[in-house]
Amino acid sequence: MRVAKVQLPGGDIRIAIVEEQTVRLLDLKQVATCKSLSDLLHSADPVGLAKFLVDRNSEPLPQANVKFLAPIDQQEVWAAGVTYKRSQVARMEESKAAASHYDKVYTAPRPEIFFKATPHRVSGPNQPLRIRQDTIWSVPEPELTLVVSPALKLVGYTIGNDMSARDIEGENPLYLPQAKMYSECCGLGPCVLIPESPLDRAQTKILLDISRGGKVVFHGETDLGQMARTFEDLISWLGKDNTFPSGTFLLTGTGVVPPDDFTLAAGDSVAITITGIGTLTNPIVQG
Ligand code: DO4
Ligand code: MG
Repeated sequence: MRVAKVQLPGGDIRIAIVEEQTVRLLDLKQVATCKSLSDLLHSADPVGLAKFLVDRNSEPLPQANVKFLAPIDQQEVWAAGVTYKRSQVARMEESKAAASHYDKVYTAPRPEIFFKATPHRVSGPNQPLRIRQDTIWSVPEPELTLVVSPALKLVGYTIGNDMSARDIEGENPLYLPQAKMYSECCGLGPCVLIPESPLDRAQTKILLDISRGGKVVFHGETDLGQMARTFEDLISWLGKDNTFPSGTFLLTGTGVVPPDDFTLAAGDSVAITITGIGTLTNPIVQG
């Protein structure tokens, strides 16, 4: 089942089940303990609760009639890195001085995990994502994103865009927080897939399309079978001596990196598609 946070034409924000072409609004007032999308996702049985909460007084709405918002409430956003061979190779090329760090972290038991964003730095579908003013080499990073409950349970999946300034992180690994964390640095959405059976990793594709002036200037793809780590492993490292009272999102790293002569530009449109979840599209701004 897919669920989302949507805004209706009149401005009301509602939680909905996402169907093929329509959304079915939920009436959260029916259960006192369920006041938000995260309350639903963190409940004992999110699918059962969502079915129970369907608003019987409203007809399914065409998806085109609602605005999809980022599926986040109060959660922190964290990210794992160098979880695909493609990312390890790209990082070793961009960061000659620190190449061995990327080589080692790809195979070390402890993964790279960094703090990525607070909710106000997150953009939902069709909201802008930003290129920093002090970079000349920036890329989007299309990443399967885990939705993790306060009890560290994997409750769903969404799409994440880990916007990154490759020149800043390549100059010195100590600059990573600046390369990664700034206003409008992270895209999330358009919905959360609540798995009813385990994901088939090899069959789950991640596609990245970057358009400029209406033309696709970069297309790349990978699949989750290429990822060198398990979700459980990443969550267990994230949760060591760490608590998440509101739950957390965990981006799982990129396996698609445009060639080294490619940089994003203001006015570009970035679309990330993941099998079973949907497409997250964002316009790119700078300045
Ligand atoms: O080590 C730098 C960041 C890696 C990353 O964000 C990724 O592999 O997706
Ligand atoms: Mg990344």
